[in-house]
Amino acid sequence: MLLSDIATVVGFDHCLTDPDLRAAYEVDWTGRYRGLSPAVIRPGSVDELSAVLALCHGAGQPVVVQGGNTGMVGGGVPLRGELVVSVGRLGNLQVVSERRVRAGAGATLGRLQQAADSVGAGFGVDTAARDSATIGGMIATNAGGINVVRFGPMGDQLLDAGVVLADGSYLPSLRQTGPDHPAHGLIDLLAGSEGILAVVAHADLTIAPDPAAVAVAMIEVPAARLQSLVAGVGGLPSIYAIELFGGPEVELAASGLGRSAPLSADWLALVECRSDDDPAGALAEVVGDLPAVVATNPSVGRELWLFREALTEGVSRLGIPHKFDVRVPHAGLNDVRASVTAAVPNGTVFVWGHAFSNRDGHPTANLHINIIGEVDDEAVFDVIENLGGSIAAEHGIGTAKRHRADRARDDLAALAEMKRRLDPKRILNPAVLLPDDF
Ligand code: 2HG
Ligand code: ZN
Repeated sequence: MLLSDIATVVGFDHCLTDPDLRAAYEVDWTGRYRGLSPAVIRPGSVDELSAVLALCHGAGQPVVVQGGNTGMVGGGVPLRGELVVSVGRLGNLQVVSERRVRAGAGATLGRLQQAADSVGAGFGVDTAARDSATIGGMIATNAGGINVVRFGPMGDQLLDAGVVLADGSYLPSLRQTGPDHPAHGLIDLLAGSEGILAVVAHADLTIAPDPAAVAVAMIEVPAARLQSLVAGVGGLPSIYAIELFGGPEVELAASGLGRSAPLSADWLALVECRSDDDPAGALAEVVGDLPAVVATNPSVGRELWLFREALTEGVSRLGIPHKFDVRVPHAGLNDVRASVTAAVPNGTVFVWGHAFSNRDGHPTANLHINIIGEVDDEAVFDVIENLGGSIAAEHGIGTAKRHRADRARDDLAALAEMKRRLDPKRILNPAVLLPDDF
């Protein structure tokens, strides 16, 4: 009955019950998280999304919201038999001005970048998954990506958002401003809420003119100089990206690309600077005597980036990785590889990530530790906490880390209270982020 009502709303072609059609929505792209769903629902408009959620709310039917299915923490697949609501068809894109783009939740990052590019602008969040990752999911996880040092994460780009609540009500603008509607903070709850409070339907995001000149450097960094190098490049006004990886990672990328690695060392930093005047001189000064390959020609710069962007796929070729997306203070960077390796004697460890400064100014890094082989996940989390880090950085808590979030019950209490009020039947992503008894 519920499904036929839903099919009447979205059309039978967009209520997928055939197991073959559902299959790609039931497993995450890494193959680690797999569930089953009675159907995949693909609303084609905000009105349809509202109507679908109203029906699910009425029936007490849990849903999992899915965008490009590029998530890495099991937050977008129906692990408990939920209905999948795919926002993939909500892909509208409109350039409002040279500073503002409006995107449907299902628009891919790549399409948003093209839209920004059409007015000579760029968008502040970028990741190798750009052709699949969707704006709604990136907001829900507060994705950081490779330019986080410059622009901050997804939440910092949000100018406005329209959401649909669990009962189907549509709030077209969370950022109402003006004499009768002073700006309020509802929108700040959205980034990182992982779809448990509301479903993002569309968002207005900030874009900015692209600087004319670019310099990209891949730099060999001995462990003892890592912190000072990162602080040095991080202080450049032109800094756009500080990516960290090391010998095992660059070799992995090189073998996938069929090329030889340009450099290899304890650590490699891939640094990008952009400004209207040439940023290469200032960058070279900070790099000093460290061995480096520097590109000022954008196409050579892109060649260097290939070695960084090949890592996720490279690891997946070796097997289904255990993925840890963690935040580590710079002071812990030198120890992280050795400490994690010691904690997983039967695993092969790969480490890469993005360096930046926390809002409070503390230098930190979002690190992606990928391990192939036998892994005691809790031992890895313990290592990270012992280094003063935290167990989640930019991919979300999802289902994978919920049990660890339980340790932060006091921090989660306000979020849980919001959830109870906005989604009293707990139908939105019920197995995500919050522990079950919250
Ligand atoms: C990256 O920065 C992405 O490469 C994916 O966040 C990380 O595959 C991963 O673990
Ligand atoms: Zn990342």
